[in-house]
Amino acid sequence: MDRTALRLSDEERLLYREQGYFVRRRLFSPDELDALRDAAECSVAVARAASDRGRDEYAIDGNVYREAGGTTIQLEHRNDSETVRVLEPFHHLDPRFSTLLDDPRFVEPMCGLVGTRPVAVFTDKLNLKRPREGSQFRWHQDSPYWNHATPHVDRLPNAMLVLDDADIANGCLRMIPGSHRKGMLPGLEGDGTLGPLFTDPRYFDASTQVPVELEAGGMLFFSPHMVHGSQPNDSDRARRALIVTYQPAGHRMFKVDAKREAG
Ligand SMILES: O=C(O)CCC(=O)C(=O)O
Repeated sequence: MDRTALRLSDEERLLYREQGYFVRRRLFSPDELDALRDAAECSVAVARAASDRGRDEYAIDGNVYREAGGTTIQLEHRNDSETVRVLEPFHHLDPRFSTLLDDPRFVEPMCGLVGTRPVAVFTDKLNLKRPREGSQFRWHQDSPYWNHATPHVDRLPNAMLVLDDADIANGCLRMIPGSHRKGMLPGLEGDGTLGPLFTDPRYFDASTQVPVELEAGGMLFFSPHMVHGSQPNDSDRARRALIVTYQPAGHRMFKVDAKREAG
């Protein structure tokens, strides 16, 4: 793989600065995607087995979470659902994912966005929007969620790889272009414990939203201050995707007391 060709281009740097995100299409082959989708299902099975052995379960605003096997398992937002919605972190659950964190298709653009070489992993999430069941992600920024855990919240770019074709029907990610330029925005008040993590709609214009439709194997790179969200999966197709967040080297991961350099 030609690492130099994967470096951040001037045009991408400008897009990231001005609109807060950019995409790269068709980066992963069908065979690679088959292997990663298999790794995703294996990771769910490993996390489930760990939580069957000993369950530390809690609910926040009615949403159920379990801590097991070094991951937070978030269940779907439906009464008594056992469907896994999100795993964070997940890379340790399958060796194919551990390897992926060092893949130049992630690391090269990230070195450009973070501004250091090497970079380190901050966190990683596997978001599994199952057919007809995957629920919405309300408008939010990631930065308020991470701010308490890091001295460099501005330098936590996200790299999202879509494992299935992502479109409007199955709940692709939606962006509010330029919203990142205002930095961290106020959250909702009086909307439960998680309310402050959802962006107050008075501080952005939802009518400017852009659904980012991407074929499987495409990647989306976006700022930690980007206001983003997604609709439920109303289709018969899965919309699985993973997001890896990087940071300057030398810092520990979010939620995990260890450092993980990448590259
Ligand atoms: O997967 C999605 O649709 C939304 C993911 C997201 O916003 C997040 O993980 O912060």
